[in-house]
Amino acid sequence: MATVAMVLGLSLFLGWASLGAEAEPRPPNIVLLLMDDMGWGDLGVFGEPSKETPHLDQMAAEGMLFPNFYTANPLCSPSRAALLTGRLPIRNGFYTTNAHARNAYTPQEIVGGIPDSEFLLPELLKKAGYVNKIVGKWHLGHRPQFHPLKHGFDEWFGAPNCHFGPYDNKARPNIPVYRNWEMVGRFFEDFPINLKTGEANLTQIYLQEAVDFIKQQAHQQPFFLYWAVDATHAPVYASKSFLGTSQRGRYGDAVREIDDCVGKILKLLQDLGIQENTFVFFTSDNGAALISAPIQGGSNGPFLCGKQTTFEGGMREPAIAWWPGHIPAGRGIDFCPGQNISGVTTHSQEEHTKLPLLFHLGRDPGEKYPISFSSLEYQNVLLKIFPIVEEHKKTMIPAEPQLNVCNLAVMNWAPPGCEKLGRCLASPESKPEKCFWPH
Ligand SMILES: [Ca+2]
Repeated sequence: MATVAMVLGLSLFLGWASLGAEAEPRPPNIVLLLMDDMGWGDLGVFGEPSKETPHLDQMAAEGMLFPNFYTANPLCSPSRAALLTGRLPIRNGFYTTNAHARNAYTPQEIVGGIPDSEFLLPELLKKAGYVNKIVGKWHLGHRPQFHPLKHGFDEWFGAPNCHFGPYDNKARPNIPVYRNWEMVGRFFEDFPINLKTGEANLTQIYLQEAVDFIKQQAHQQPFFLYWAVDATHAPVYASKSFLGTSQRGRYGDAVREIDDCVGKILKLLQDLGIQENTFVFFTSDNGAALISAPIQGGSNGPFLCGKQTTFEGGMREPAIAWWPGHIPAGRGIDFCPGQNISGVTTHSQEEHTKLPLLFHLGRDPGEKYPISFSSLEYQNVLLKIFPIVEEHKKTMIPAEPQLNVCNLAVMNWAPPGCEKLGRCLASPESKPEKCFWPH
């Protein structure tokens, strides 16, 4: 009986295996778009009020948005080491015991880097027949033994460290930019970054690298593109055509340029007809660097703190998966569970800032059915509302704000009735202060 079962099992396995070999589909291409210091709150789809990420918002609408996606560490190097190894920094070596709970990364004086004993995602993909390219920041060690082409990548255009500088090339060298095995120049010298104006063409160069690689590989063997751009990491930069275009300043310029590039990459996949065979994932290595704000730092939305902290602001990242035909559109988020209202509580939160939403509370007290913008009813009501709003603003006399001043002496030291109970407490000296509102 056991023998029969074994033979049956073996023949089933062989049959399945041969069938599998004949019908085996081409593995999907993988495009990993990794941002640098971009915060959860920087995307329009997560509520950034300027709504300047139309392509990312569209990507989320067409794919799956992950509102609760976390990095393994709130700093560049350990986060990237974890992403590429699938292991926590304490397991892959990207941590320090110099002092308790130190944030450690790989500046150019670091001796260490990614150990040979680690298996990186591109190494595993290479075994599966993929061609792998990294564009942008590596940050897993800059010494020869840590070179990305020694750890599974076939091509590289980018830099081993952050684009800090300029240095004098005496006390400290400027950071090199590599093409594959060799450097092709240095930041500030050959790849200029204007610290005063924020102008740099690097994101456009990184886009071109991605476009060329995708075109080259589109109909070859499957590919893995790791697009690790760094325009949102201080010193924040954008190319000339994006500088000054954001309501959010220079940081927003950088986000707008990246958003535009993401749109171009997704469109290219569609134009090449490989969108249904390419899995695209967008995320960031750590939360926005509030220490660089407001000019060079992003937004972590409602979350506490940011980069270099393990609060939500440091660890929770924007994340979107996109794979037409495989990932159903508009999945993964429900801001108002059980209260889906067409055109209002939408996945993409569209139309929220263009015109006021109006509800007829007589017919619709639950505010489930916004009146159509194009209806005569809506337009007539708006004509009545606007003059009333204007009149209100003109005649309004603001009251003294009640939430500006704080004083420890006004706390519940001696509530009414405390004397009878003998429970009155002495209040501290009155010391009115401006309230501190950290959130
Ligand atoms: Ca970072």
